[in-house]
Amino acid sequence: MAKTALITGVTGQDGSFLAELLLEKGYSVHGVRRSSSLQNLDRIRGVFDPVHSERSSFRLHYGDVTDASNMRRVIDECEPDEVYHLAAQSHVKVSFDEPEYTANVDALSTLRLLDAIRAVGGEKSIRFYQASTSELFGKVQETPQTETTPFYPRSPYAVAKLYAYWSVVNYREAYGVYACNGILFNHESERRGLTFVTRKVSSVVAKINNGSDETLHLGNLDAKRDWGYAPEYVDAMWRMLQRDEPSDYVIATGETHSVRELVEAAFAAVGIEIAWEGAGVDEVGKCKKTGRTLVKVDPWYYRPTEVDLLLGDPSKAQRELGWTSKTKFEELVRIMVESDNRAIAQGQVLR
Ligand code: NAP
Ligand code: F7E
Repeated sequence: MAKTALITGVTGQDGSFLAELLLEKGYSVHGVRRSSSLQNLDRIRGVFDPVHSERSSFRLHYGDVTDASNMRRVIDECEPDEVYHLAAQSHVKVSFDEPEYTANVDALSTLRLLDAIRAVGGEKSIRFYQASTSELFGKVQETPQTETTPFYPRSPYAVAKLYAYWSVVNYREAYGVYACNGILFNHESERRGLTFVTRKVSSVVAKINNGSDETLHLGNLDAKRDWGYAPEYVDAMWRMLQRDEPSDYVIATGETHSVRELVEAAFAAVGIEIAWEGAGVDEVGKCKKTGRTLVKVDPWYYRPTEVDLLLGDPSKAQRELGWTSKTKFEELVRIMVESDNRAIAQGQVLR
């Protein structure tokens, strides 16, 4: 029998890759989409057929994870074997501007969905994946970070995700729900939103390479992240729900790089070498050959509290899930820059 999966956040970066993966595996896939004045289906164009959606193995339901009765109705209607809860206000800096909203979406939605599973009597039949995050480690208490590293969240986003993390553990222990936390470190792709640092850098580099006189304005150049390739990370989500017993897993590459290195790699992908000059807010990145200033620091992008260094140890995932990351940092950056380059050369507006 083909399995049925429900994905919240299906229109996002991870949701779109996960939908493709599950459809390839023969799943019937249901996704939750938010109502909006402009359609936001770009990332799922490849799998969503609006004309024949009734007969397709990929279907969309209007929904919002802040609406408990709506979530319960969707679960009732599609009778999933697996629920992948990916919907979130996922931008860390935005969470400082919208802390209460972020808590409502990112913390309480997990409780709403777990409770909806109980309400339909699905404790023993529905498996649940929670999109937990390396942001939980925040002001890191040890390096590299593992499943047993203590959490120290540093943003309203991370605090909200901490509530969701423990809700998963609690429903697993209290009611026997098969529920897993995937503690995923940063993962990026050509589908990443334009306001996250990797895609911001790849898109501006591609524009400059195509003749734009734009300058890349960034915040903290010294922050370090463990950046992997998103399609590989959704495979880890699926693997977590296929085990005999539920557990929580760190998913990471085991390598860390600074934002500064990201900038250097992205410009290198179009043959430009960067020379750094100055310090702090006065630091600039210049083209070594022409002397043109390509990168400037703008304190607007600083965060009230920063996560300085993330580096994950994915040994448990390797051992128990047979999962390892494959795409290396330079390759990831090259994929993203080349994709944006191609899109611009074809006259597309980057989205
Ligand atoms: P993303 O691209 O920002 O996608 C977020 C998705 O959530 C979008 O489909 C968005 O819908 C949807 N959404 C937001 N608020 C909603 C609401 N109130 N009701 C229903 N849907 C809502 O995020 P992502 O990078 O794919 O990440 C997926 C999940 O993993 C998120 O929970 C994120 O916090 C977590 N995570 C991400 C990373 C990473 O590096 N990417 C690492 C660790 C954890 P619209 O399209 O309508 O906006
Ligand atoms: O920032 C620094 C910034 O916004 C990365 C989300 O998917 O991953 C993501 O959160 C770093 C930070 O991602 C700019 O200060 C410098 O140190 O790309 P980001 P994030 O905050 O790590 C985690 C795992 C998630 O769970 C989240 O959902 O880059 N940085 N200059 C900048 N960041 C941005 N966005 N823009 C800048 O101009």
